[in-house]
Amino acid sequence: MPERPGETALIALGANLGDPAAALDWALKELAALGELRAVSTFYRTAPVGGPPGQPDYLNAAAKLHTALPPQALLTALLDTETRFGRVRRERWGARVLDLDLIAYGSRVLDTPDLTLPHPRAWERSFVLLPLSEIVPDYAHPVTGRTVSQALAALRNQP
Ligand code: A4P
Ligand code: MG
Repeated sequence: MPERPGETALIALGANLGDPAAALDWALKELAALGELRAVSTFYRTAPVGGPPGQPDYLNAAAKLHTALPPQALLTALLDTETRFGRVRRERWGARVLDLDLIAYGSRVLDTPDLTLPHPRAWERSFVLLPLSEIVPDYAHPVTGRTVSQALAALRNQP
């Protein structure tokens, strides 16, 4: 059967306020309405990176979505999903009930005021790379060529 039209999007999920596991479960159901959810990682408890001191640990996960939505429309749908869940934006990297980041969209490279692809910080962050390595270890960054598992190994080898 021919592949359905569309593209593979990689999405990172995170939450560290309220009931993070319920937030991620709810968000995954919403993602399934945006296309075909082809893989979901397990949920990882991670220490907060950046932001104000004293915020709670995060729960992070990653998903692979085959979608017919173009990247801008997909980002809008992700931000709308965060808002419907009750996210209020206060400070950068502050605690949040739900964060949905578009990590990659096929091998698209994009730099617009609203959307950067791949996500500019993803390849430096184990809370993104660890869940991703479970579902797409061989996905290569379209600019550097570095795969998810190579980037994760490099982070682990840092002093
Ligand atoms: N934006 C541009 N490109 C993208 C993209 N590829 N995906 C714009 C998503 N959004 C993108 O995002 C701000 C704006 O980025 C959006 O309006 C969109 O137009 P935001 O979600 O409001 O802000 P943010 O998440 O606080 O900022 P940022 O810079 O995206 O933060 P990060 O890099 O996502 O980091 N520690 C742990 N352990 N686990 C976490 O999940 N998350 C963060 C947030 C910090 N520390 C963490 C975690
Ligand atoms: Mg975000």
